[in-house]
Amino acid sequence: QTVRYLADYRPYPFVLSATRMTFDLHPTATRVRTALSMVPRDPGAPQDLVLDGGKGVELLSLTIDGQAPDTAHVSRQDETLTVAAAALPPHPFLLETAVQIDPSANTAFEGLYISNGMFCTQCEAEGFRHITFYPDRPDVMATFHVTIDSDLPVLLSNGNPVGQSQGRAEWHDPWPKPSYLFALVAGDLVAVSDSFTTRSGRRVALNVWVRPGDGDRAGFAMESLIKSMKWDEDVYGREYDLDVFNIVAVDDFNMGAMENKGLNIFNSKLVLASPETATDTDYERIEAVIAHEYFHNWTGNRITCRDWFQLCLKEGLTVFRDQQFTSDMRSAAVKRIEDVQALRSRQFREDGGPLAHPPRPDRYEEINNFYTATVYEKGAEVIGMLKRLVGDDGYRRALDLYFDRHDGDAATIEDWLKVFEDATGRDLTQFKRWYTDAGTPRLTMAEDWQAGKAGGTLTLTFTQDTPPTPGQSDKPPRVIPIAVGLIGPNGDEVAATRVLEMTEARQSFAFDGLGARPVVSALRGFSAPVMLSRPLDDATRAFLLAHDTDPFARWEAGRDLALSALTAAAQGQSADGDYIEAVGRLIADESADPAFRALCLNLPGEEEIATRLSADGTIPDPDAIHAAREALARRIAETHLDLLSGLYDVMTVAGPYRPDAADAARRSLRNAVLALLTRIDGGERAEILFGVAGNMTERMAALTALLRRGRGQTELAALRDEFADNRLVMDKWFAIQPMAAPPAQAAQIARTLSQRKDFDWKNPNRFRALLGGLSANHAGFHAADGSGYDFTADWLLRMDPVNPQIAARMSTAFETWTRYDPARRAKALGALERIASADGLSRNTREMVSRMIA
Ligand code: BAL
Ligand code: ZN
Repeated sequence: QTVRYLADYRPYPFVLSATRMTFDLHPTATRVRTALSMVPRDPGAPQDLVLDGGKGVELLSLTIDGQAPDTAHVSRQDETLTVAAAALPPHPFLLETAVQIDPSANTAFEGLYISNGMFCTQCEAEGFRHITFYPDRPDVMATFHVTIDSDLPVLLSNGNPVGQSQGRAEWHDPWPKPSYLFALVAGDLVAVSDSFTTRSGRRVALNVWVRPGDGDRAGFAMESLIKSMKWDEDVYGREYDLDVFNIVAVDDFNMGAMENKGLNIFNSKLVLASPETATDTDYERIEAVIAHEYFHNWTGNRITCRDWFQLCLKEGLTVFRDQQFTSDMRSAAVKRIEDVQALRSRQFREDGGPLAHPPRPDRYEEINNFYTATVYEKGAEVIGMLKRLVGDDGYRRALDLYFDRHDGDAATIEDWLKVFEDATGRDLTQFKRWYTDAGTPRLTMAEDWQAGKAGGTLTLTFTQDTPPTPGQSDKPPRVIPIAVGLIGPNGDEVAATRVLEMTEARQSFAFDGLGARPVVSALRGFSAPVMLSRPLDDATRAFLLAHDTDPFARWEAGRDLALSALTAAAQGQSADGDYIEAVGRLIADESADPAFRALCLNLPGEEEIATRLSADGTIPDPDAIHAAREALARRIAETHLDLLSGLYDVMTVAGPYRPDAADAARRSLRNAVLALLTRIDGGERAEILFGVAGNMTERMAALTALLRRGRGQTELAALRDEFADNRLVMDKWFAIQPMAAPPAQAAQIARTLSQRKDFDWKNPNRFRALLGGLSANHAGFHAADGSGYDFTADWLLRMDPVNPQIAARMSTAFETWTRYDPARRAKALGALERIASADGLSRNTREMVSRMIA
């Protein structure tokens, strides 16, 4: 069976109460002994026992209660091992296996593998089956007792350490967990250590384990962990539940990080940071991902998912929680705008193309293809809407009930919605469509103003519709919370934010008793993940940009102004006067947060402009979009040269580098200004900044600005000379070149870089850096000659047999191919068909490419 369906879910016919494992580690021949305490669910109806197990797992022995069954009762299939019911007793039994695996041959980085001489694991979603034969599904939960035999100095697994001797470590995890949360690490590592005392007074030992030499870059991760532990107690009442919490940084890692119980494993780029090597964005992301993985201890581990269709149950909620955490640690307004930007650029793009799927899909071929922006980020938006609808108190009551009712469970979206219904009395039947239906609703808003003696009435009429997505043509209306405020002609707010609950396809809401016709501030805080369109002239947008009290809506007004100028210019018209003027006022507004001003000053990206054009029914022309954006940036710089120059000087950050929000905000504004000024100063400021900056944030900003102008070769060489041995900085070096290259050269630059000896392409970060760098250059990836498509297809084909997960993920560079002109479409389709027709293509990439071609 290739496609798996939600509707086919059946409980596992055995209850697994305890798992004991012994690892005899060896790079090419690791032996794993596993003992499973099994209880038949229904002893009266004997069932075959089916264990998952990948091709690389070699069975050495199998016994049931110490006896080897008749060989006729044990059969090996491609990815499973079956013990026939006839060989199983009708009472609890112990199933023991011994297997051999070869971690050194594991280039897919799923299961047990070796990274830089260090053994480590990645088991979500289905990696555990590459370690041993097991019911590798999230609803089978057991306590784990793990013994590791190895001469390596540091031997880690989940839970609490219960024995350490020369060449051996034993770990016991008392919290029943599914196999995907299993982890093992063994290597020559050093720790940055600290401790945390929980609110009930339990002392927890904390360690961040890194390779020798990296210890001086792990301090920020530790600070972030401590803040996360405290925040989850304060805000959600969640306390940590083991004696130790370990984090390990690994160089070769398919994901960002992984929440294994008590032993989080992280991509080293999300742990290691120093001012010289990491940017402000890196610091913010490290803080957020450390929090995210820590928060999974309750939302994911203590309460896990019944099956992988429910992935957004833990991911949407945990993203929502990490977004709340970052809002509390930094600026809530800036965080909300950044999240919406990310949602639009990744999730709206996914939702509008051939890969669209609901937050809770009902079918998949390869679950690794569903770790998507829809499951994660839209999953978080859906929770934000729930909170908006039931209010803060209702949300808190529902979450308390969720933890209370489902602790220890493998739960579903139905369970999740039920706690909200029970805690608040609301019927969420219609709301559930957000989980089951794909696509981004399009919302239109029309206004009707009636003046009257007792005050005027403003009526807002909304319509909603959601375009068809693959497999879903019919989209009934959803519940949409629309936060609205009203601003009087003098700029004062005349009606504070009110959340309108739209449930019909078309619905009106009236505001009475108004003195004069107000300006509507709609979808405040981006109260629902929809595309809102409303007839609004640029003067009104500029008014909102000046007066809106809701920071998101204020930013959005500026964004709409910029997009209106850019989409017009990309179609050969010119209309940027209002925007350039408004930008001038913003630059001069010293009362506004520098980070907010930076967000307003960064023009919408080319991808975003293409998405907007496409949503409006226009075929985007990547070269015209690029030219329009460049021209607008240049006109802003020319018009406001003096203001920008002054701001560039004023925003200089004095003193030693600090990664906090306040300093980062100033740097972000200064760097946004630099990007504009470099367009007319010939790169003078950027060259100086690159030379004097002691931190990577400013050096990368300067280098990007120079490369975009076709300069920066000296600086690139300097960076390479200084950081040739630093993988993370070299990843930036590989990424920035195709990303910031003039579009016509981007694919060739990527190809030349791919021929370098230090293009260590089997390292996922390095591969993502180069291919992701190119696809982030919109006009470069979509170059009319097809060079971007060809380069990407060549490398996806090369990566697929080595690491299918990475190849499949990076194939999403093509996910928007259908929206371009016929010549580009033909070239993109040619590249996709070339991938599709490759012999032995992985299930991962085959599924992605066939969905894109369908
Ligand atoms: N569970 C996979 C990594 C993450 O979302 O935390
Ligand atoms: Zn997660």
